[in-house]
Amino acid sequence: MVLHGRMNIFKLFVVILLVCGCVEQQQTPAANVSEKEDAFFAGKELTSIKEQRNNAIKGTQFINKETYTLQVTGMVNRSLNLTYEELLALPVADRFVRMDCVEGWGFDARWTGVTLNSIFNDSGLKPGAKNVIFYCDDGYSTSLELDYLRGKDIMLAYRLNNVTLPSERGFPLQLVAEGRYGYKWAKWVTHIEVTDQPYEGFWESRGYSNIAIVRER
Ligand SMILES: Nc1nc2c(c(=O)[nH]1)N[C@H]1C(S)=C(S)[C@@H](COP(=O)(O)O)O[C@H]1N2
Ligand SMILES: [Mo]
Repeated sequence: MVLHGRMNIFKLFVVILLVCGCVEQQQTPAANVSEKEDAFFAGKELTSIKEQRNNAIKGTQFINKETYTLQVTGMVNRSLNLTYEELLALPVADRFVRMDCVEGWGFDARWTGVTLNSIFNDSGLKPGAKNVIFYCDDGYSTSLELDYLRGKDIMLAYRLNNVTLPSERGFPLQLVAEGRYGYKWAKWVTHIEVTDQPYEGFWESRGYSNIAIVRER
């Protein structure tokens, strides 16, 4: 009887452990415990990920990398549907870039990813294309001028401080919009559309500058 009672408590513990384990796994699909973040890059000190703030209209999105694709559509010669593996196989960009939110906070980080120029090399661009719209898994969107994206060789990052981009930070991809405010740094990007039309994203349609150039500090 006593043993039976203990067995029930033991079973309960096993069930609790399993449930906790499952929940934890669901919340961190992108995390890799063996990855260690860099403290320095290109001779500069990096802000550690836990000290970096983050911001999102609907909280963290959890994207499954097995089923994820990045759609590339609009004024391109060939629409693309790139898997996570295909994105990682493209030429790698690796840079120190500071991110500044319009609210006054920011951080320094190492960003590793794929440039839009690499993607447009594959898709081609139709003459007259002017803007690129970035659509995100949480319904967020923003846009940037094609000349800026191509001229500054802007990237979509899949690594931050040399670890896989964490889910709360936009896994699998965050736009590294150098020199532009944080609200241009689209996270959980699922679709990019090339257009000749102007476009106002989530914050831009609520009064924030569509250019969003970071003021000198
Ligand atoms: N999909 C998506 N991307 C987003 C946002 C968002 O709400 N949803 N917020 C933007 C804003 S306002 C900022 S300041 C940065 C914050 O990025 P971080 O989490 O890398 O610090 O994400 C930007 N990208
Ligand atoms: Mo922001």
